[in-house]
Amino acid sequence: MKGLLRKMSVFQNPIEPPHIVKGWIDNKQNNGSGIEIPIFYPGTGKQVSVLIEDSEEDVNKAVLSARKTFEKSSWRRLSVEKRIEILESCRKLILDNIEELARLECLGTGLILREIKGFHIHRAAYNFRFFAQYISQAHGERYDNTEGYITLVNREPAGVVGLIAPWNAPLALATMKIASAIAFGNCAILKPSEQTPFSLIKLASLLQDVLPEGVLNLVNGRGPITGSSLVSHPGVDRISFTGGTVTGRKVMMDAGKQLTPCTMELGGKSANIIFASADYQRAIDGALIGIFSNNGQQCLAGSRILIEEKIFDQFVEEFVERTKKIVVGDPLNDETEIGPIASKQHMERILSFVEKAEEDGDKLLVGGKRHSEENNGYFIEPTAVLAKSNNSRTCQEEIFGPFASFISFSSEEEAINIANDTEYGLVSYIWSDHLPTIMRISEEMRSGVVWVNTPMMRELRAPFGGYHNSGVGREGGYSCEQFYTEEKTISIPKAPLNLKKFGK
Ligand code: TXE
Repeated sequence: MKGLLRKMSVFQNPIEPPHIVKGWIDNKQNNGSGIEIPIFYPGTGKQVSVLIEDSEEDVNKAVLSARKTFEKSSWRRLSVEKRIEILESCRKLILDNIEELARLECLGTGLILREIKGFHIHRAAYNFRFFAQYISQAHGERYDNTEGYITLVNREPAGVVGLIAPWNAPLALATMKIASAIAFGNCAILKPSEQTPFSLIKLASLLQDVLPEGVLNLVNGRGPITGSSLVSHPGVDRISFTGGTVTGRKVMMDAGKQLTPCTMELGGKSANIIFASADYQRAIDGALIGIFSNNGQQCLAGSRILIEEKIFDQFVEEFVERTKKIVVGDPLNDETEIGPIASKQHMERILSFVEKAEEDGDKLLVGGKRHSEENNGYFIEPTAVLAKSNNSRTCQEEIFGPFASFISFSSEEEAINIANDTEYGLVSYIWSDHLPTIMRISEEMRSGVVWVNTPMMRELRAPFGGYHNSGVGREGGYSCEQFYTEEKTISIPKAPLNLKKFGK
């Protein structure tokens, strides 16, 4: 395979790893009281640091700190101008520290440094600017439709919010949660994934300079220990979660005991539907981007590639030829297109789908193996299979890696049926230059997002989230405002009322 790893026995760490990682409570580092958890750099498979887990007791401390700030300080009543200033300072701190944040993100995730610097960090910074701009226009409601009354609807901060972040793109995804939570006046407790805490811990430490004590606390540790303590805490008013569907279910059950509202951004098995009426070359580029970006680890990946019969053979052949030339390797190298998978366990899970594919009668077209040579990094070959049918496990289960499945269709009806035949419903991609096809398919898709003739296009003003097992609730300007605030209805008579007099 021409594009795959060259000799690569010695990869450097992207940055000198921190010796030990700890959380932040009350603008101070917290000496967590839980166990030590080793952290590995996916590029070498070597342990680079140790994380101190925060126990239930530490989580309680973080919640009490946030609660105190929320209730006793001026934070929740800060003027919009002041809040905008703070959000803009958060943005600036990120941009002033691009190099270090990007290298820490790379150290945790194995994402390609060039892409972290070119996209993820700017997105993280923009999340703060976006919500600064959003709140400058936010407004309440007023009704005087009922004669004699005026009714006002205020939005007030929800309170203390728990933010649970995943490991696939920690900075870009967690900052959406942090920026929106604080923009609407909440105090937040962030729990990064225990596999990828570096960049978010650095971010939290930077933000301590501009955020009052207790506004952003950070706790570390495993999901069932630290995460679950946060979700189950009666002092938490909202939970925003991004992660797998199985975990999402547990989180909702824990939160349900306190009736804590949740948003869930979960998995996907998105259909990428390519019609013969598409701009052919763009559709190939789009299909490759859709499945291989972010080392293939993204909830919005176009992992089921549905192609109209007339162009199927040619399309698959060209896709496979291009896939063979993809450069897999050192995430610090500018030429690299796919870096390592985020963890050994996840790499093994992805590779287990090669066997499942065989058992289900799929045909392996390209890839399918670990690519380690002398390096113990978690590299795998970009992989594609020809699915026997949409019932194959490669078409029904989220693989969350550089692994595509092809299926052909011969009519719009068939494309719709296959695309919607899944437990998920996050994104649908449509490639066609025929407007009636675009309109019809967009309307028929049972997914929260439809992208037409484009790979990922995230419009922050619009809701993002999924149908079915892909999630609950949405993220985006107005969606976040609704989630992170409580609505309060205040009704006032315009003149003194003539009241009925009980007992008189
Ligand atoms: O993530 P988890 P996992 C999908 C992807 C992947 C699968 C499993 O298919 O293969 O999920 O990934 C925290 N209470 N996605 O198991 O467990 C955990 O510590 C509270 C899709 O590695 O979902 C981490 O911070 N928190 C995805 C976060 O949840 C808990 C992103 C996510 O971890 C918890 C990642 C608990 N009981 C994986 N258990 C996307 N939507 O983008 C775990 N956590």
